Amino acid sequence: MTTLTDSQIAEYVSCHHTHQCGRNQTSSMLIKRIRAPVETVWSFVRRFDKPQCYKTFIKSCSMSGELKEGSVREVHVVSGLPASTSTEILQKFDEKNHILSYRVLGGEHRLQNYNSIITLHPDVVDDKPATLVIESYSVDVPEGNTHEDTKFYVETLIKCNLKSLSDSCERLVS
Ligand code: A9S
Repeated sequence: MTTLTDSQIAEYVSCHHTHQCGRNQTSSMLIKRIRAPVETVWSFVRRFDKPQCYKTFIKSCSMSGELKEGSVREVHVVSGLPASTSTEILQKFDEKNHILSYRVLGGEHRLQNYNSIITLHPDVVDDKPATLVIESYSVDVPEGNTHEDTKFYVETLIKCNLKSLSDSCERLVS
């Protein structure tokens, strides 16, 4: 059992996390290691119908039908963010390789064309099963904002989500 190497990680990134950005779009990527097996982490990430199971900015979510590519959810956001609702479609849902990708269709917020992908990779930390989480996105830069502002806002939200995901998973296995 060995920890993933930088070149293995670079391979996952080039395979899943390269975004074609237009001139008024921006993108970036965050990586986090979680001390819990992939199946534990996937049990949270796969819930496209219930993102509030780890995303603290989501108040509620409704989705009809089953978890499958093409399913659409409507999320309601907690107060205090410059957003209230978002309509999102599940684009890729690979339960075998632990890949989930969704795209924003509309809603009351400023992140138009937000496109997200999260992939989970088996890893080892201190001789125990762990998970490397890679999340990346592309999004339109809103009118009146810079690329840097937009990245800062989105990365802040993603960091909170990944911290909460990690806390939930590590609590379960400890
Ligand atoms: O939850 C995610 O996958 C990551 C982000 C950045 C989500 C952003 C969001 O869903 C809100 C939480 C509603 C905030 C969108 C699309 C716009 C926001 O302003």
